[in-house]
Amino acid sequence: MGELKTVFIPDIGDFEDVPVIEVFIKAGSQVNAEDPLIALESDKATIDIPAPFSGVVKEIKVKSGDKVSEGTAIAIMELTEKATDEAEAVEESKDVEPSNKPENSEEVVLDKDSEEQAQSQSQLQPAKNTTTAESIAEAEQKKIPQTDSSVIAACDETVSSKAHAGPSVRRFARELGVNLDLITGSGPKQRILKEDVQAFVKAKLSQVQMDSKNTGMAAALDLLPWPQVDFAKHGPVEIKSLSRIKQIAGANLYRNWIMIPHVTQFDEADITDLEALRKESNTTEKKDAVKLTLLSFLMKALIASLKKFPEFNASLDKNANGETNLVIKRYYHIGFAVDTANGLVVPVIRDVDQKGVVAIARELGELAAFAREGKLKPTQMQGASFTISSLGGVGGTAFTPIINAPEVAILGVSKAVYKPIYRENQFVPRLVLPLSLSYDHRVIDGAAAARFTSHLAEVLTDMRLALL
Ligand code: CAO
Repeated sequence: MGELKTVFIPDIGDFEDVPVIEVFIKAGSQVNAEDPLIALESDKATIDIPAPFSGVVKEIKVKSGDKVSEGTAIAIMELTEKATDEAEAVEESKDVEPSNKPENSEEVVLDKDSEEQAQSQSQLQPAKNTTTAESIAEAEQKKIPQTDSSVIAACDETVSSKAHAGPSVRRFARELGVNLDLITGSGPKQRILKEDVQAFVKAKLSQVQMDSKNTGMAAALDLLPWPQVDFAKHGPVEIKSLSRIKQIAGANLYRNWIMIPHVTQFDEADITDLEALRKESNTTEKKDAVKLTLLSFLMKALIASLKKFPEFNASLDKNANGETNLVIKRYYHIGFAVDTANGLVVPVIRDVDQKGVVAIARELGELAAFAREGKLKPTQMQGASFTISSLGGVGGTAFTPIINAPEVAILGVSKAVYKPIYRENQFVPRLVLPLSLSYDHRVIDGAAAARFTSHLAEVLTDMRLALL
C-alpha cells in the first residue's frame, strides 16, 4: 500500500468560507495530477481545485454545500509511485522558487501544463514563426479592434471570473487574452475546456483575417470601416465556424459580387404545356426510368438561347498586350447550383447540347446526389460555360443570383405558379415560371438580356423551338 496523504484547500487568495458546488471524485477513483477534485464558487469566481499529485481517492472529506477555506481537508489519497515523485516535485518547486509562487491558488499547480499549452498555442499560430502564447496574445490584441474590448479583457479576472473553468484553462485563456465569459463550455455542466478556448481563438483569428481584408477593401474604396460590435453585450451569442465549402464559396461570391457589374433581368415563361408533357412522360415512362425534372428541360431550352445569343456563353479575357477580349465558347457545359448541408456546390454537366432530356435528367440526379454526399470530383465541378441556379423546388418569386466568374451570366429560376393570363379576350390559368437572369453589364447590354430571356421563355413555352 502506498503512502496516504491528505489534500488540503491550497491558498485561494482572500476567499474564506467558500461553498463547494461540485465534487468530481468518488472514493476509489483513480486521479491524475491536475484533475479537478472539487469546484468552489466564490462571489467572484468558480474555482476548480486540482489534485496536486496522482493517486487513488481513499476518503472524501467534503460534500457539495460545505464551506471551505485555505487548509480545509478535501480528501485522503493513496499516492502511487509516480505520485510520490510528483508530490516531491511540488514540494521542491515550492522550496526552490518561493518568489515565483503565483498570486492565487489557481496557478499553483499549473507549471506542468506549460509545455503542452505552448504546443497547442503554436498550432493556433497564423503564418508567423513565433511559438509563445505571449506573441499570439500580442498579435490578437493588435489585430482585434479596440472596441471589441471584452474579447481581450481576460487579464481582468473580474470579467471572466464567473465562467466555469478550471485553473489550467483559466491560465491558458489569460495567456491568450481570451475573455472566458464569451465562451460556452462543452464539458460537463458547460465547463469550459481547453479545446473550447482553442476553438474560440481559431474563430476569432479567421474573423480578424476577414476584418483586415474588409478594412483593406474599405480603405481602397474610401468606405467607412466595417462596424465593430461586441454582440455579447447585447445578448447571448454562439460562435460557429463556417464550413470549408462556405468559406471557399464565400470568397468566390465576394470577389464576383465586387468585381462584376451585375444587372438582373426578370421575366416569366408560360410552361403549362411543358409541365403537362413532363408529367405525361414521367407517368408513361417505365417504372425504373429516370424522373424527368423541369431543370433537365430548362437546360435543353437554354442551349437554344445560348446558341442564338453566343455572348452569354462567353468570358472576358485579357490578351498578351493587356487588351480585353471576349472568348465565345463553342461548347455548352452547364453548371447547376446544388444546395447541400455544408453549403452550395456547382456540379457541371458537359456537352448538354449533345444530350437528350433523359440523359440530362439522369446526370443531374447523379451529380446532385454526389454533391450532397460530398463525393464530387474536382473535374465534375470545372469547365462550366453558363450556370443555372434553381430555387423552384424551394419557393420564392424572384432573386438576383451572383455570376459565377469567369462566366458572364447566370440564370435563376423560382417556383412556377398558376397565374391568370389574358388570352383571346379572357383570363386563363397558366403555369408561369419566373426567370431571373443576372448578367455582366460590361459584356451584355440590357436590351440583349431582355431578348435573351424572351427567347428562353418562348422556347420553354413551345419546346419544339429547341429543335430548330
Ligand atoms: N417550379 C415549381 N416546382 C418546381 C420547380 C419550379 N421551378 N423546380 C422544381 N420543382 C418541383 C419539382 O418538380 C419537384 O416536385 P415533384 O417531386 O412533385 O416533381 C420538387 O420541386 C423538388 O424538385 P428538386 O429541387 O428536388 O429538383 P430539381 O431538379 O428541380 O432541382 C437541384 C435539383 C439540385 C437544383 C435542387 O435540388 C437544388 O439543390 N436547388 C437549390 C439550388 C440553390 O440553392 N440555389 C441558390 C443558389 S444562390 O445561393
